[in-house]
Amino acid sequence: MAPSRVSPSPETSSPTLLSPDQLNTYNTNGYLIIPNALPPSRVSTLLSETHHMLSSFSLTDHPMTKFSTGEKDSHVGDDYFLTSGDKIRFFFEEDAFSPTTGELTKPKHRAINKIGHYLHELSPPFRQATFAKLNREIARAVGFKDPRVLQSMIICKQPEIGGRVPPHQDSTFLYTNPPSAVGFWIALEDCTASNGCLSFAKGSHRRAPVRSRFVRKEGAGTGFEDVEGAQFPDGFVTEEKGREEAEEEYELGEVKAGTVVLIHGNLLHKSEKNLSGKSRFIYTFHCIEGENEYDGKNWLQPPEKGFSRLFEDKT
Ligand SMILES: O=C(O)CCC(=O)C(=O)O
Repeated sequence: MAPSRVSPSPETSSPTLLSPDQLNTYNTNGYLIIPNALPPSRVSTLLSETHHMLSSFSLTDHPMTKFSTGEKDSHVGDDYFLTSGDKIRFFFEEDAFSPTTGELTKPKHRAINKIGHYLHELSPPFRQATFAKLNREIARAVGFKDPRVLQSMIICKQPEIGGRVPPHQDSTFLYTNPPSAVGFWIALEDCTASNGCLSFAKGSHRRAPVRSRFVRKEGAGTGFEDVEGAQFPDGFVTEEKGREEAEEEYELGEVKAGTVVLIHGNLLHKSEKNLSGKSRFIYTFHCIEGENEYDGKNWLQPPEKGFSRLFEDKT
């Protein structure tokens, strides 16, 4: 079956900064690369802010939580992580510690895997980068009615030790019923095959159901459980499942600093380890549809005032 477009909402007919070709590419491939979306001056401000955060955060009282993606059968789920939804917190690279002594083997600014998850409210430059007109236009163009920003992160992919992100779908981690997550991923440095750029299983958003979701486990910690609700967005035209996930082929997405990549929540994507001498800093935030069900099982729970409305004027 040929893939069809996301059904247009009344808002998609308004003028948008995305061309019809770009929208078609996103709807067909499940991702869209938008080069030069941010001017160099803005990228440089975001990078300076990142370096400032990395050099100034305190190790005193830090639980030294590592960001673990489950590759070694462990997934991050301690209190520091679970309560980070309305804070700016620092998670270490798994390989930043000596396997024998457990001591950090890198200076702290070279040891952090990611910073999260409330930069979009607490850091003025990242807030500006999130609630930018371009992002609102993109959200309208892809059919959001009331997009809510629910998390934001800086992923550092540090030189030599930057962790691999295994193939995944963002709606596994940010599940709504029906699924609605969309990632806005912004390169703050050039991303290449050697420093661990993203790669994408093109079109997989229309053939890969969201089968599992990342939840808070009863008692403590996090884990995965089967999705009982919808596995594709509402009204979404899907392809016959033609291949197993393991057979998916991934296309490299090498991009320059200042590029925005839009990622559909059902799209399988990944990034490899960074063994090179160059870091790969990016900023990403995710939106969900405000009216879709978001339950208390999700690892990330809303702050008291609820998830941030992308369409709210923050200026
Ligand atoms: O930046 C990366 O390496 C992975 C990011 C990613 O997969 C995501 O934000 O969903």
